[in-house]
Amino acid sequence: MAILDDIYSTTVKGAYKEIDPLVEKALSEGVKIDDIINNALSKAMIYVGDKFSTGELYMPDMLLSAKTMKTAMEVLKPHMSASNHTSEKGTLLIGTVKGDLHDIGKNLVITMAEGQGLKVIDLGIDVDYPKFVEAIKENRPDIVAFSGLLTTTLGNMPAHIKAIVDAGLRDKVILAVGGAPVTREFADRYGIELYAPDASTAAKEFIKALENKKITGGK
Ligand code: B1M
Repeated sequence: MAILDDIYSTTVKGAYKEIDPLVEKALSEGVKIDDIINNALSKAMIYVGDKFSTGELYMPDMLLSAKTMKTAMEVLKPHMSASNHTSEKGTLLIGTVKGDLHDIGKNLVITMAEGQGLKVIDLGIDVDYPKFVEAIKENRPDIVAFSGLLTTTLGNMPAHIKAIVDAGLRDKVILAVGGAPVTREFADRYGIELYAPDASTAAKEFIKALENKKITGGK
């Protein structure tokens, strides 16, 4: 589809000032939001990451593409969070793990979760273990989700979980994890209940887990 190709190439180029009208045009043509995200924006980010790996693109290129995707998401957001938020189905606490600054995927998970009626507390990026623990104590979430894009910092997952265990909070929350290098096996290795490969699956899995859950977020 021509408009998806245009959004893809504009995101690859990092031409963030040109992205708004293209996304508006796609919406007015009735293109599905999932298609815009998966078949244009995310696809472009994967391409940019691959070119970065091979040394054909550089850090400033990744930053501009990230800014372009973020700008596009701002246009899409109001169309995604249309569900009513009056009946909160549960609380999700989410953050990008310590040492990791990537937040586009996390923000997409947040938008989708809010669209499903969840209350979301966003701890941001580079979230250290004690910050997760303090936020769990303060907010009593039902689900605690870790987002991680770097294989190096995902190696800190045992320390994240140990901090929660040591604080006596492990049986009070459902743990969830996701991010490009994360797999079901990774989640299983650390006893993390919920894994989702993408944002819309994550939101559906959150709802399913809340429906099945026996724990109470400490409430
Ligand atoms: Co970086 N980066 N980056 N980067 N970056 C990757 C991740 C990389 C794969 C690129 C590459 O080399 N091919 C590579 C990691 C290699 C690895 O560890 N395996 C990499 C690297 C190496 C780095 C630096 C180390 C580069 C350097 O400094 N030399 C550096 C690290 C900085 C740090 O974090 N400490 C770095 C920096 C950056 C920027 C700042 C320039 C920028 C981030 C901007 C930002 O996020 N605000 C950036 C970007 C943009 C990328 C790529 C190109 C795109 C990531 C992205 O936004 N994708 C990325 C390449 C790639 O992923 N192929 C790359 C779009 C987004 C929608 O997808 O985040 O995967 P994603 O989220 C998905 C799913 O994963 C899932 O749902 C989302 C939507 O479907 N999901 C969850 C995510 N979180 C979830 C949580 C859940 C469930 C699902 O909870 C249950």
